[in-house]
Amino acid sequence: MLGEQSLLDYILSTNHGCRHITLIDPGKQSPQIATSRAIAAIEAGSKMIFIGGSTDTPDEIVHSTCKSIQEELELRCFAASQDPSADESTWEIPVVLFPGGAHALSPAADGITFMMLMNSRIRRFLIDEQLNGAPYLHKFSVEALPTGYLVFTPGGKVGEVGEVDLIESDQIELVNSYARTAQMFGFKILYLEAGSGANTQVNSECIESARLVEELCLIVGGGIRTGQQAAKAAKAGANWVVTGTLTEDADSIQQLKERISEIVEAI
Ligand code: 1GP
Repeated sequence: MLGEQSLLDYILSTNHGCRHITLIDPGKQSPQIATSRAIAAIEAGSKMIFIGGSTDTPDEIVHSTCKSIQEELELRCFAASQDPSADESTWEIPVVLFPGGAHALSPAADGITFMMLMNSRIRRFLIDEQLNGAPYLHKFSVEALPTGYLVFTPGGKVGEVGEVDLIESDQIELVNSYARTAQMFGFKILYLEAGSGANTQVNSECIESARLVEELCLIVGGGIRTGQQAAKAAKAGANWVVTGTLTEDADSIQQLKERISEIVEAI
């Protein structure tokens, strides 16, 4: 949930330096566990929650997860509003769908990364999924965030499913052309993805090359597990760093908080 500010303004705002997004895959835990993880992530300094991941998660699960997190955020916000020593804005954190296609949507989300998988070889991820999803999003007033999505080596599952021409770490000029194209299409956000659980993150030169297109907000994710890796992405020009796996494989809420705090402090 967000306060008065529009979601896009919140995301594009550059007053805060680089911020952190926690990605939660609703197919990998119950809505209750997803909610406790989201709350712990926010306590550790995450400034946005992405809901997405697995391609086969039923809509009901995605919806219950978004709803459960939103309800808890509302409660926390209300409690903070009653406590003079607390700050309500701590809990004004957007819950955003990060979908693999025109499924797994929920009207309980604040918005959605409405993406073109720019380096896919197939029509389905360039325009067809979007054609199916747009009427639904319009009907339920879920804010669409115009996003170009680029997948780099190794690419992982999204690289395979998306039938992507993976971008290699030395294709610096190509990244710049994609970024310029994204900006000319009117996209506000460019997401640079190495694939969930990747053993290498998107390299700094590629991020820097996209950063030359100053108008774009850069989200960088895939394979980031340490403060040092996150700092590298931030230094190269990322506005947001996303992590998913490090939340999923944390042994406890305490460990999850420590891992996210390390990243938030580093960026
Ligand atoms: C995947 O970029 C995200 O879309 C997060 O990747 O799971 O490797 O953190 P990780």
